[in-house]
Formats: sequence, structure tokens, C-alpha cells
Amino acid sequence: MKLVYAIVNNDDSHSVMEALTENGFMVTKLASTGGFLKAGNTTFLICSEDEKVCKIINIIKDKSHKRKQLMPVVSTYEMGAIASMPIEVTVGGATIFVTDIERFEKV
Ligand code: 2BA
Repeated sequence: MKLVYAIVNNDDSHSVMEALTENGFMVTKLASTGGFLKAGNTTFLICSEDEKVCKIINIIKDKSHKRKQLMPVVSTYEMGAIASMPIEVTVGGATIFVTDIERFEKV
């Protein structure tokens, strides 16, 4: 058994969730926050048989899109004034981790 963690953009979370459940996967959706942008994103937990992990990843890949986001944090000191210059960051499609599950029980 494997546990798939998938961090996706909030804007994609509905379609990712729908596609996974339509394909018969049990999904838990958590509200999460990225450490870099300090903005909300969505983390899915999906536990499944090893042989279904590729299908899960393909579904998530299909429904998650790359986006550019502005991050208004860089300050430069120019001509005696502090200027805040937003930088553009590419986020997503999805960040996925797959781990082994030692024991799975529903009690
Ligand atoms: P954030 O940490 O808010 O990162 C948002 C995006 O900012 C990242 O997109 C990446 O493009 C950029 N970024 C992150 N750290 C950076 C840095 N030190 N310098 C320059 N750019 C940086 P993604 O890679 O698509 O990641 C989206 C979200 O997935 C992340 O949101 C975080 O919540 C999660 N994530 C990504 N890699 C992770 C990891 N190794 N461990 C845990 N969570 C991760």
C-alpha cells in the first residue's frame, strides 16, 4: 500500500477531487499553506494499492495547471528609498510525494 500526498493549487482542487473520486479513489482533502508564498494550497491524501499509484498521479497531472504568481517581497534600497519589487514565481501543476504504508487499519 502507498500513501500519495499531492499539493495542488486551490483553483484546481475541485477538479482534482472530482476526478479522483469518479475513478473510485478515497481521498482526504486538507487545507495547507506553502512556506514560500505563504498562500493557501490544498493537500490531498490518497491511500491505494501500489499498482494504482501511476493512475492517481496521471489524474492529478491532468487536472493541475502551472500558474504564475506574483510575490511582493523583494525590497531594494534605491536613491534613498525602499522599493518593493514583486517577483514572478511559477507554481504547480502539483507537488507529489509517494510513501509506503506500513500498516493500514480502519477500526
Ligand atoms: P510554496 O512553498 O508557497 O511555493 C510556491 C512556489 O514558489 C513553488 O511552486 C516554487 O515555484 C516557488 N518556490 C518555493 N520555494 C522557493 C525558493 N526557495 N526559491 C524560489 N522559488 C521557490 P511549487 O514547486 O509548485 O510548489 C507548490 C507548493 O508545494 C509549495 O508552496 C509547497 O506548499 C509545496 N511544496 C513544494 N515542494 C515541497 C517540498 N519539497 N516539501 C514540502 N512541500 C513542498
